[in-house]
Amino acid sequence: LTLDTRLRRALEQREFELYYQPLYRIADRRLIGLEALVRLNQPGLPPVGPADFIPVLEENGQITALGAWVTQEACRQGRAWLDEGLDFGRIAINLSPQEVRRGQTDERVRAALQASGLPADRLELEITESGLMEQGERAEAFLHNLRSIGVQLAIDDFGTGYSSLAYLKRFPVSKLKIDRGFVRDLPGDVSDAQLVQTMISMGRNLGISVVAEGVETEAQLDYLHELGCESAQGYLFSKPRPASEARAWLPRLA
Ligand code: G
Ligand code: G
Ligand code: MN
Ligand code: NA
Repeated sequence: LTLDTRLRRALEQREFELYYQPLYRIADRRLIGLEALVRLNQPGLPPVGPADFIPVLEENGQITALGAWVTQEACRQGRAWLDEGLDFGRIAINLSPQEVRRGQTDERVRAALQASGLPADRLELEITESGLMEQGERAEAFLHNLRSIGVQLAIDDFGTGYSSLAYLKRFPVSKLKIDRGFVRDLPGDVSDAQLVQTMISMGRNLGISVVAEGVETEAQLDYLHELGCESAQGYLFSKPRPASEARAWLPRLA
């Protein structure tokens, strides 16, 4: 079975599943959000992760079909948790630049919000800075449109793309997610510490919240707190888990 064939079957038969990874505010370890990460659930076949299958879908054009499903499913799950009286903060979904390029993201997101009844300010879109730069013109209008109804925009893998920081002015960015490559060697690595500190103060000066990704140790978390980083995500808290397990992290709605 080729990967291409497996993916076609998975889209037809709904064999994808969303896992969730929690984001916490460092100061009080309060849950502030969940990142939805897609998994391929085809028992009996060799496991394959999104890093391998997303590029195939980008290549064959089916990334928009996956993106539509991810958006609908995240919105449906979010609404279901709210209806149970559970608070997840925001749900973030990842947008591939190819999805943005092929268009209709705006309509797709609006339709999913409307169909599910999830409030728009409970949804966040993650896009890499390279993705934003690549899709500049096209993305600018629809991201401002979505922002105007409350949808948040996070820059994923911040610090790794070739980009001019001017996009921070041009796009309605609400969150910077510091790439885990800068976090891995903290607290020991002096230049990573400098870079992370610079990203944190940039975020603060621009009124954009900052999350450190890939936090695996208490030592990294303590150091990030010292540097003034607001929130964190990583294996220290949890790996991405299925919705049934993520449910246990959610406090009651206030
Ligand atoms: O979850 P994991 O570490 O295996 O993710 C690997 C990569 O796949 C990450 O870059 C992540 O952003 C991407 N990814 C995970 N889920 C989705 C998704 O639903 N849509 C898109 N476009 N990318 C995703
Ligand atoms: O590119 P993006 O940030 O969307 O990638 C998310 C992926 O990063 C998740 O699928 C998850 O598997 C991976 N990830 C999340 N936390 C950690 C971590 O603490 N350490 C490592 N090595 N990978 C992580
Ligand atoms: Mn992400
Ligand atoms: Na990231």
